[in-house]
Amino acid sequence: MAETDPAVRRVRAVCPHDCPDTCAMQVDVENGRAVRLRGADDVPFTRGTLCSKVAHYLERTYSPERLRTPMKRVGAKGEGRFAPIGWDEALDTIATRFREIAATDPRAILPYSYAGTMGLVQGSSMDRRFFHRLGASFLDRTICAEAGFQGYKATIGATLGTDPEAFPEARYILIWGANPVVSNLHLWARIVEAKRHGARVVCIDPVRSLTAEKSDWHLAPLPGTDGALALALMHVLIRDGLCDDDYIARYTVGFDALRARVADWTPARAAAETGLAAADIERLAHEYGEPGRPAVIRANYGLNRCAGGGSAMRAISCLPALTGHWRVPHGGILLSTSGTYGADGAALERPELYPADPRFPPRHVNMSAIGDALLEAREPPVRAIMVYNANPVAVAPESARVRAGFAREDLFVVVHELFQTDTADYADILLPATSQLEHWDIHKSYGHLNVMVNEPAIAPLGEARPNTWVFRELARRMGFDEACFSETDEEIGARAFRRDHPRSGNIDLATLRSEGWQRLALPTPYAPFAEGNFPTPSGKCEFHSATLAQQGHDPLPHYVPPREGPRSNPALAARYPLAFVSPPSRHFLNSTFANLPRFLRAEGRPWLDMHPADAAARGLGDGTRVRIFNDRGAFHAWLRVDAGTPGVREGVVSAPSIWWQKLSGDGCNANAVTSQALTDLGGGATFYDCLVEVAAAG
Ligand SMILES: Nc1nc2c(c(=O)[nH]1)N[C@H]1C(S)=C(S)[C@@H](COP(=O)(O)OP(=O)(O)OC[C@H]3O[C@@H](n4cnc5c(=O)[nH]c(N)nc54)[C@H](O)[C@@H]3O)O[C@H]1N2
Ligand SMILES: Nc1nc2c(c(=O)[nH]1)N[C@H]1C(S)=C(S)[C@@H](COP(=O)(O)OP(=O)(O)OC[C@H]3O[C@@H](n4cnc5c(=O)[nH]c(N)nc54)[C@H](O)[C@@H]3O)O[C@H]1N2
Ligand code: SF4
Ligand SMILES: [Mo]
Repeated sequence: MAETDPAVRRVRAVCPHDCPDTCAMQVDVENGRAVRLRGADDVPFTRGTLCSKVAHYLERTYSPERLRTPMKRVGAKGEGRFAPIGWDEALDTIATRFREIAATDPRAILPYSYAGTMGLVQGSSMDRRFFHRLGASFLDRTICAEAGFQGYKATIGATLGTDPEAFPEARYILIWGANPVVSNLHLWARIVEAKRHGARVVCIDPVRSLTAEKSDWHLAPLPGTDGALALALMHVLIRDGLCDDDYIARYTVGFDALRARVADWTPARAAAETGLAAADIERLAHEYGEPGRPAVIRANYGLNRCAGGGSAMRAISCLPALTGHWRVPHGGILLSTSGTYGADGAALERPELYPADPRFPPRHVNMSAIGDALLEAREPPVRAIMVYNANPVAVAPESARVRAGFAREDLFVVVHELFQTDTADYADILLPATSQLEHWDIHKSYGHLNVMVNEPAIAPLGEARPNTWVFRELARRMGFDEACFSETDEEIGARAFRRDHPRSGNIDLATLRSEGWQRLALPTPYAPFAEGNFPTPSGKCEFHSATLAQQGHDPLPHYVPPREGPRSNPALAARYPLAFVSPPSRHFLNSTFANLPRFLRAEGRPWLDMHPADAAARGLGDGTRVRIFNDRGAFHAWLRVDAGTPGVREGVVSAPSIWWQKLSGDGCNANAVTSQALTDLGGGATFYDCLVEVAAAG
């Protein structure tokens, strides 16, 4: 037994991945080797279980494929051939090139990172300080959630929402653009609990996801049409007197304007946009607005990856104020809990280090269009890119452009990684990174309300080093001598939360270490907007947003159709009639785990789910190898056509993602066809706003 064997040490850890659950893990270490890893059983949100990916995290940690030493490129760019060098040579080479480029214009250097680890220290501290001090281009990190965030914030004020711990009490749960069975397992466990107590669970998804399959009612709209559905729901709620007039009067602004706006959004009009039946829209509105049964919405990012993703989230987030569902903890809407925390971004990232050089006003580069940025940015062109916590060649839209950008001979590419990813193949200098078991970190969550500490369980493998170490060493070589560049990881972590913040003032490292976790200073469960107090400029839920008006947007909820919808873009649909989505596979986490044998075996092959009617129209059968294509590119997959329970609605095809391109069979993945066009709010990526045609592979 681990607990009693003195040779075994038990270490508290946290799952670092981009997943709302942020699970607490416990690692048993024997003679310096991690021998067992599982969910910490004393932390309530995780309740002792990890998902089937991270339950095997030791296979990732000890994979023979781990990068173990710094390397330099010896082959052609992109070929992926490297020779080992020492850390000194690697860091000196980088510092020399960065100094050279910065002498002309530091904005020609671009960091590229996302959520390889969500830790506050390894995810966004020393790296940001380094690039701020350098005066590098700013990366706008929009690839996942920014559209939804902006839409939600316009209505609610911040990313605060229903406490996930309250879901078991809910009796009506609307899962909208989310697939919690796959991407938010521990919330799903609470939804199952609610179901056991009689809750009705409804899922809105063009795909028959694992969640849709387990729900009581599945509505499958066309991708990118959720905004139209939300406006029609409001139309019916108002028309049929299903609103909470007292809540509206006390805690909202702009109701009269909203009522006028949705007056012509009849269910029939929304049916024409969404491809749903008008009667189903009526019924959904009546179920959602049923008096005396507060509903909760789990809205998530599946619905924000289309041209109108921001507006859609904005409209949806109006619903619980209209009905007053916010009055109880188990009512309202949950997009993300991230705004509940008082994380101290300024202390972590030190934006004031950015040099005030009038020659170089700040330049922003949007990560969702990295291909275009690498190929087209002027004043200045990007001359160096440093990638860490991310795999853009696999995950960024329009692969052909992304690859062409990374393949530029005159672009200096540094990649810090655990594995030789599609992106790593393009590195000039490739650096080995530590896994979560090898470094220190502190974590908030976007799917619960706790804070946790990750203690290193084992020494770094080979010469792997944490992100903070790399940027500390680079700062030293660049001559950056501000005190913040010599802070230890724990010193950084101790500053992660604002002590003066009403909800995170209680967070304290000593308690975290002894207890393993701390909940924010909130009751359990809590009802954030039972009595208004919205963090908007007006303090109310803003049906009418003066902020949006100031920014030049429509101040009222409205519908922005998909750029590439089969109904909204008939000219393009004539050539490419199928709406293509590529949501997460349950066996991969973005492109993470998609190189490890266990998960490749479990996923089997790149799949494309198609409705039997669409397959028949093309003479395609289940199991056929097909080519999915549009003007941007093409990739191959194996067709899945289920005649009994179709995996997708008619007119939609879905490719579970994200495959490594070099492991997918044809060197391409779903992003061969996706677009770099951006969302209406937030400059987000539009992965699921994409028309294609499908044919048998030649
Ligand atoms: N196993 C696993 N878990 C993950 C991830 C992973 O890759 N694998 N990724 C993590 C990350 S980074 C994120 S952002 C989250 C993503 O997880 P979610 O926020 O749940 O988002 P998606 O899985 O992209 O989409 C959810 C569902 O929305 C559907 N959908 C697609 N387009 C539309 C639309 O226009 N309208 C509506 N209503 N639905 C639509 C998709 O078919 C999908 O079933 O999951 C995290 N968790
Ligand atoms: N077609 C399509 N494309 C998509 C999506 C989709 O649904 N469909 N989803 C989009 C979404 S929601 C997101 S969030 C993005 C995700 O895009 P990314 O954030 O790029 O996610 P990953 O592919 O998981 O790549 C993270 C990489 O970071 C590395 N890493 C992990 N820990 C560390 C560390 O401590 N240090 C360093 N240096 N590296 C580390 C991992 O090994 C991994 O290769 O993809 C987007 N792309
Ligand atoms: S990926 Fe999500 S569900 Fe899996 S262990 Fe990590 S936080 Fe938990
Ligand atoms: Mo994401």
